[in-house]
Amino acid sequence: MIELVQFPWSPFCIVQRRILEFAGVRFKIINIPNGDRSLVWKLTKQRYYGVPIIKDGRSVVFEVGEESQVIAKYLDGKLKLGLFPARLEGVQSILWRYIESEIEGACFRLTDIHWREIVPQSDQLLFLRHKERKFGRGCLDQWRAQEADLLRQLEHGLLPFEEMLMHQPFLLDERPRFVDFDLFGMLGDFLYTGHYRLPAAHTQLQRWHRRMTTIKHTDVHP
Ligand SMILES: N[C@@H](CCC(=O)N[C@@H](CS)C(=O)NCC(=O)O)C(=O)O
Repeated sequence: MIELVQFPWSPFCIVQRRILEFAGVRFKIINIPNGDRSLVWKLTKQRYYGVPIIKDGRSVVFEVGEESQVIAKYLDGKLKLGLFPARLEGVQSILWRYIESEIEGACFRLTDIHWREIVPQSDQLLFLRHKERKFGRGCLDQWRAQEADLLRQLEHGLLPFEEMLMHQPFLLDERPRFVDFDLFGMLGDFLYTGHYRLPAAHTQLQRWHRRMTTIKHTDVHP
C-alpha cells in the first residue's frame, strides 16, 4: 500500500493526498511533526528532509528540486490518471510555478499566523525557530499585522483562475489536470484553520472547489 508521509496542513501534502483520493486507491497517511523530519531522513537514506514523500513498497519517492513534480508524476504514471498530457506540459509548468509561489506565499502565511492553534504544543518551539530562522525574527507577528493585505493579495492572485473557470469546469480542460490539484492543495492550506473562506467574488472558483473536493478518477471520461 502507498504511504504518504506528511503533516496535515502542508499545501504540498494536500496536493498528493487529493491525487491519491481521486485515484481511489487505498493509502496510508503517516503524520510527522513539522519539527521532526527523522522518518523522512531515514526513508530517503539521508537525501531529503521535506514533506511530502511517498513510500510505495520498496520505492521511496521525493522531489529533486523546487519545481520538480516527481511525486505527482510517479502517481500519475502508476495509476494512469491523465494529469500530465504532453500537449499541456508547457502551460502546466508555467502555471504550477505561479501557483507554488504567488498563491502559496499568501496561503501559508495566512495559515501560519494561527500556528498556536494548529501546531501541537510539543512541536511549537521547533516550529517557531524554523520559521524565524527562514523568514526572520518576528515574521509570524508581521504576517498577522499584514493579514488584510495578504487576503487582498490572494484574492487578486486568484483572479486569473476565476477567469479560466468561466469557460470550462477545470482550469485547462473538461477534466482535472495536475494544476487543478496543485491549486487545490494551496487553497487547502489556506482553508485549514477555518478562519477563512474562498473570496466571495470568485464564484466560479467556489464551484470548482466543490467539484475538486469530491471528484474521482472514475467520474472522468477517458
Ligand atoms: N516543491 C516541493 C516543496 C515541498 C515543501 O516546500 N514542503 C515543505 C512543507 S509544506 C517542507 O517540508 N519544507 C522543508 C522544511 O520545512 O524544512 C514539493 O512539491 O513537494
